[in-house]
Amino acid sequence: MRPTHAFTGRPARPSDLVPPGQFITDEFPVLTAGPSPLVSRSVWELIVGNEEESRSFTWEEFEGLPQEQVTVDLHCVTHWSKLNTTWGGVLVSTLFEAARVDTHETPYALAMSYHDYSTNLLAQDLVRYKALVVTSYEGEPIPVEHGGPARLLVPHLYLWKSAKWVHRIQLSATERHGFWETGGYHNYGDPWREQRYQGD
Ligand SMILES: Nc1nc2c(c(=O)[nH]1)N[C@H]1C(S)=C(S)[C@@H](COP(=O)(O)O)O[C@H]1N2
Ligand SMILES: [Mo]
Repeated sequence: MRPTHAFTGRPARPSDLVPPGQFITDEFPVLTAGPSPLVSRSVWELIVGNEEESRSFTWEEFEGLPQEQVTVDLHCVTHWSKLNTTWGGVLVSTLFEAARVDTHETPYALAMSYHDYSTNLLAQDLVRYKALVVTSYEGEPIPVEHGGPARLLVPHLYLWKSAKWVHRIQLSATERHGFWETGGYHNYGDPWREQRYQGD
């Protein structure tokens, strides 16, 4: 979601390429609360649904779903941005369809990881802004420290919303807050509006 400058026609400057308060890095920092869980593909399972309907996907079932590739910029709330990262996986909208969940009836999503981490999102946002559950990074399996075997990728929000080692996407009619949101971070987390903390 970069500004296109079609209106003024002026060339993009580096400061135009990242949201306010962000700095570009070529590194790929690792930010994890606690140790990385080791989840092998043979036991990995993704559960998507709400209280009434849910579906679980084994690794093989997940691999059998239509796969997409995207190139997106990452924006961490600790001020680093990494541009042009390429990921492959399955659109969350595809998972919602397979699980037969109605995002209007249960609009609040909580992404839960294999360890004690969760983050809240809006189900319809995950569809509209093409969030994915990704299993490859730059054409290779995602390294464990970056969330392998599978992580959520929510390109339009700060990176804490992209839960690593995602295990469950749970929809509900009422909102529940995740790990950082409970700890004072912004409920929505739009980097372009600099929504870092509650009240921003
Ligand atoms: N399961 C889990 N997912 C997580 C985190 C975490 O601690 N646990 N940290 C979040 C934060 S704050 C950021 S910035 C990104 C970091 O992703 P990276 O380590 O691949 O750079 O993961 C997000 N997803
Ligand atoms: Mo972060």
